[in-house]
Amino acid sequence: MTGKLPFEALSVETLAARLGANEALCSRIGKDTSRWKVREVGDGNLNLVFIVEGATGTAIVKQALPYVRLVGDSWPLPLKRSFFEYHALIRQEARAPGSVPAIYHFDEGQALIIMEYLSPHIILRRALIEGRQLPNIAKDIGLFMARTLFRGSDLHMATKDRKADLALFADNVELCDITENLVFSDPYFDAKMNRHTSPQLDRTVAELRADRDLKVEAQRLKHIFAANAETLLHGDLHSGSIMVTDSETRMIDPEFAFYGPIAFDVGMLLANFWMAFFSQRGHEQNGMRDAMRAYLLDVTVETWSVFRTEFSHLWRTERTGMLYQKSLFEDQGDRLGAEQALDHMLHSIWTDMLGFAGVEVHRRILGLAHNADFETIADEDLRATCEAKALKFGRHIAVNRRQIHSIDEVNTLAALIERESSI
Ligand code: SR1
Ligand code: MG
Repeated sequence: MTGKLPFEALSVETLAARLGANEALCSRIGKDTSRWKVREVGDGNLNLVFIVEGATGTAIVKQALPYVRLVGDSWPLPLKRSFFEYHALIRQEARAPGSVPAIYHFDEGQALIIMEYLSPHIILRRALIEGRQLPNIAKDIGLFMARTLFRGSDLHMATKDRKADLALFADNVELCDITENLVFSDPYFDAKMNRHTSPQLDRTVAELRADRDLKVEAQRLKHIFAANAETLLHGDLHSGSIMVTDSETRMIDPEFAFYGPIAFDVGMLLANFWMAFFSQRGHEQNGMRDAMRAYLLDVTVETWSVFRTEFSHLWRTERTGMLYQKSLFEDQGDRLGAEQALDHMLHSIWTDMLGFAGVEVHRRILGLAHNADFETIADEDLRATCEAKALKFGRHIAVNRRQIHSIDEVNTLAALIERESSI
């Protein structure tokens, strides 16, 4: 297949005929297409994902569709998101080696990426729903975030390169638009595609939508998201965008990549750990999840700590960009000045991170794109109880983010809300 042919969606039936001559794929899995086994396994909201197994190996073929898969062709979405995903993946690999799948081939015209099949990895969200305690996720994800977010910014890059990248990713307009609406606005009014567990949450939802402080805060966060082009974000770093084994963690799916605030990826990620925490009550059919709840709060503490420590390390050792130049600080014998500036930066990431986490919790319960942590709780009353607690938590951290000073404080609040008996 060449990039010059008109776009055509692959199918299980056509994939071997269409990719049988692709050298990158054949060299990984074998060129005898009669032995290829193809399965479509995409369970995300947007794309096709095929596992292609051949005589000598297995690979993933991911293809964008010209519309939102979750909604259908009534919601067109440009194929160019595949281009941004590819460019984000190669930058993430350079900035945080070993943290993403290996890329074998990219075809812009067909909007497809052929990449490493991760096995026996599973999606982190699924592992957390099953109650599995993965020992390395906090360290791996904390390092990934610090390295990609620091090294993609003007703290590290040559400003000419960063501006070129800023221009490149600025064209990811439609995916930014999804985030701008789905995360920051739709949850806070009666938007067309919203849904929630009803009628159990109706009163809580009405209260949130009438909450002026919350609405103002959500818009302040949207403003930061849109105006603070600080670094190359993953852009959709939730537990469904991470694949794990007990010893390995890989980040996938950065099609929402663009230049935005460092705190956004961190906040979205931690929000998904907190949602996993609040959803555990709904998954206790085979035993209590107290240990899992404690584990999840520990994961938030360790993730934030690893992120801070690595970000600080990079600040001290790789601050080669045009911001906070060493020539103004260390080179003048003023190491304390550099540390003071670092403290300011970490403080602002912390404060904004809490806000982004709060609105991410809300949109996964009130908006279009829900998450399986709550959705797989069959008992609707129980699900609504879990969701209401998470909504309350999200509201608190979004609105009060400037008055919250430590992650222990956040987790004490989460544990208190979790123990409340009613909604
Ligand atoms: C219409 S897309 C909905 C959501 O799916 C993606 O994974 C992103 O999280 C997006 O907000
Ligand atoms: Mg995705």
